[in-house]
Amino acid sequence: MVFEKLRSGLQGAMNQLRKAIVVDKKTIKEYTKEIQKTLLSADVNVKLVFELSKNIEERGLLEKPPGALDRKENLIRITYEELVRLLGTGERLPIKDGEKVLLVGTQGSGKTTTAAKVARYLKKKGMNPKLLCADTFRPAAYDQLKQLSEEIQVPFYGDPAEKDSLKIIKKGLEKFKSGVIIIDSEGRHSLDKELMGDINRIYREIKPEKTLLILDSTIGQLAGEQAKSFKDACNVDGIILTKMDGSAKGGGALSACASTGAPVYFIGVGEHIDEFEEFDPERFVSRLIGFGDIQGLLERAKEVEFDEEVAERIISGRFTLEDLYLEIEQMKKLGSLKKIMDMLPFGIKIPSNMLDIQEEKLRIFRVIMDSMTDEEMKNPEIIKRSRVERIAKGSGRKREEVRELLSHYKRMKKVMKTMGDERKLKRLMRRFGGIGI
Ligand SMILES: Nc1nc2c(ncn2[C@@H]2O[C@H](COP(=O)(O)OP(=O)(O)OP(=O)(O)O)[C@@H](O)[C@H]2O)c(=O)[nH]1
Ligand SMILES: [Mg+2]
Repeated sequence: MVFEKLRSGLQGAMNQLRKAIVVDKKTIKEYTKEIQKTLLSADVNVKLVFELSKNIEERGLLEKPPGALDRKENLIRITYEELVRLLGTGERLPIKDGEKVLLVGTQGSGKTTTAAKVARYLKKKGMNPKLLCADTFRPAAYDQLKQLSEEIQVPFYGDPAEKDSLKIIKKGLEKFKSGVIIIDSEGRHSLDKELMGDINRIYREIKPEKTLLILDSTIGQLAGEQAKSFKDACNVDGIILTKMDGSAKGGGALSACASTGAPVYFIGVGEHIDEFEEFDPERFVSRLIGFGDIQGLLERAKEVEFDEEVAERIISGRFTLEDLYLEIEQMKKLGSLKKIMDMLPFGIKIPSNMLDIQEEKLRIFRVIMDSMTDEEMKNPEIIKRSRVERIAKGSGRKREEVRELLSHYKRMKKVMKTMGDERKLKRLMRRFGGIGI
């Protein structure tokens, strides 16, 4: 499985954290040590790893957990954010019809395969890609790309008899005229001067709108150095990392590329033409941590702050309609109900259906409350028949609905006032038969 080692390392550290009884300095230190170990074994640069773990440690100690998160969950959220930051910005490849895309890279990095993968990707996006073979170095290159272009049914041009790649490119461009033209260039054994000179000559002559560097991710953090030297030779606009499926060093390659400032647009995750993905750091890190886990956590980080003062007033039974509204809204958010429960003495449990007000009813209550005066909101006891009439008219709702809101308020107040005495409460619950609306 892709990135299995990185995934199990990160998840292991997080599971360990979840088991911890307290979240103190020591726990956080141990946790970041585990994260460090995992990233270093994925060949992420030492300096980057230390920066990341220092950020997690500092933020974990200083930051107040947002929304409904506890400190452990917040540490996981921080880790997620720092990992995403390590891996870059997650841009989409900006490409238009009529543009030329030159693929460059060392030999065997996956240029030809990736040329076809990019063509397939663009075709699926409704564009009109064309493939051009400018590799005159390797005899089989022409057949390889031709065959791939037939497989994905994309126009192809090449000339196995011609030895000058520039001539082939010029002829191909004349022939194609429109569409996105993807040019597969030749690779050499190493990053030598000859290759760079050659690439630079092609680059200057054909002036591609996009130059994409194809890098083999199995070289790990060395990908960063390669990216820099190609950037000097031909102004690399973005990177595609290949062979992420078999690479234990993919994390290193990704982070090293991100630190050069060139976006990684795609990753190759297998030999087959459809084993290719847009690279999105957020999605990528979510997948490592566990999609469901992190998405739920991020949602809950956005929840409204739990207002303890309002909760105190509700628990003591001294609350207004305004408080009730705020509270019901908060209760609807996950985590809030649990916090109220925790605040109750002697482990008293409020029947959950008591607070289970439907969205639609809540909306009606809000409309009704909007027609009340400040005085009525603060002191609902003064609302008698004539006021009910006026509020119903003003809000465009039925009198029964106004009364329903008032009786819900009263019942809740009564229950809360008897909270201190569990026996009384139980009796009351039986009488109301569960106080839900
Ligand atoms: N597992 C895996 N193999 C890949 C991936 N991309 C390419 N390959 C394989 O890597 C080998 C080299 O791929 P090519 O596309 O021929 O590489 P190239 O850069 O065009 O090579 P030259 O033209 O010789 O420089 C082939 O066996 C591909 O099947 C990938 O994402 N995953
Ligand atoms: Mg090739």
